[in-house]
Amino acid sequence: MPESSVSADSKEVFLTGTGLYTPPNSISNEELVESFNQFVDIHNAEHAEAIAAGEMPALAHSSAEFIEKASGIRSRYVVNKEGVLDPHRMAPHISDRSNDEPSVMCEMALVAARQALETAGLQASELDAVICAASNMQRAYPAMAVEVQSALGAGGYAFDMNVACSSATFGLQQARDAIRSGSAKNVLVVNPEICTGHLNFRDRDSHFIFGDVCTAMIISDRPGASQSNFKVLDSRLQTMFSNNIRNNFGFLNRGDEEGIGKADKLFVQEGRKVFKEVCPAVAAQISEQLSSLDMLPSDLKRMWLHQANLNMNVLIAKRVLGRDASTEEAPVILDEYANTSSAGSVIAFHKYHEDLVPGELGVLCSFGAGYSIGSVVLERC
Ligand code: CO8
Repeated sequence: MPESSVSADSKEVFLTGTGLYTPPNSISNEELVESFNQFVDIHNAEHAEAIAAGEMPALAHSSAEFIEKASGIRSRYVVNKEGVLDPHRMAPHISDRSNDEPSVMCEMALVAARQALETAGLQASELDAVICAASNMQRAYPAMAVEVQSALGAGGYAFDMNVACSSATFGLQQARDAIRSGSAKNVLVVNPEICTGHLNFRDRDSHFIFGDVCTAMIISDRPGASQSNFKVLDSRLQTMFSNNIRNNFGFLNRGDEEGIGKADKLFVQEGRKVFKEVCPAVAAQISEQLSSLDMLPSDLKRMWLHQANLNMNVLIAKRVLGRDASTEEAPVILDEYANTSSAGSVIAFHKYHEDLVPGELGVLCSFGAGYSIGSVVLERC
């Protein structure tokens, strides 16, 4: 066996701290639906003739009851409330920043990162790498991660990566690999998710799905200062190409001006297909991972699952455990936060890990566009 692989295998990796930035503004289902229905009424009145002539379908109202029943979501935090709820706008107001000001993503990341560093008992100058892993970046370059690295006073290197809803777990594995290969000792992974920037608030099928937030994780080659360190026992990533969750926004759009305003330049999905195809794949990945580690599903104290849809989580946990999971075993945060893309499972971990005792196991798991699935087995130490 080559020497590098011996030392990599024997190198232990720890999750030593997490942080969470929650925007101050929350929108309830009722508020969101009221503004959506105003938009529908304005739209249908403006196009009354075409609708009456059968040239255009009338838009239908949304309903707060449907949203909660179909998804489990009751509210979402947003970086800007007024713009989203304005029926004539239905997009957040986020003013342009000059090159001398911090970007919005960087500002969110700094709050979450400093909290995670404090928990880990680490100075920013002790970081060797910063990974900004999220569903979308505010600009093309310079990388958001390099801006965060500079603002924190971190050393080493930094880069951005995007695996949609699985960005955080994929980022965690990149951090683990960097530590195991010896290129870093302490890595910060931040997940600033401004999902309202790429959500189509005029689309009844999806206007309720997402919220904004930022999470952070410190991954290190040794336990941190707090009493709640977790050893990263194993991480597993999987991708399968699918068009069922897609966003065609990109830098080549300006090459075809006619396409710029089309709905496919925002989030679109075939929600039913996603549900049917992703749930069994996630359950199979976690089950196979546990079996390869000689662990039983009953060994799992907790499943910090991706927070997209409550019914998905209930189904996945049931398939893995062979019975219904309690909310203690599979905690839910999407009722309050909605789907926050890659940050969801990290929020669940951040809020629900303190009660595990040394030796107890949990799995942090994401799934989403790509398709992509990431599952990380953690042991409280
Ligand atoms: N109000 C009232 N009725 C509605 C509404 C509404 N808002 N929307 C749909 N309906 C109606 C439909 O018209 C339909 O009526 P009918 O039966 O008469 O035809 C009925 O309700 C059922 O509609 P659906 O079949 O669409 O409803 P579902 O039960 O499937 O629920 C969900 C819809 C909640 C979207 C569900 O399918 C779901 O959650 N699927 C999984 C989605 C998922 O996990 N996606 C992950 C994507 S996230 C990701 O990977 C990250 C992407 C990057 C971030 C993007 C940031 C913006």
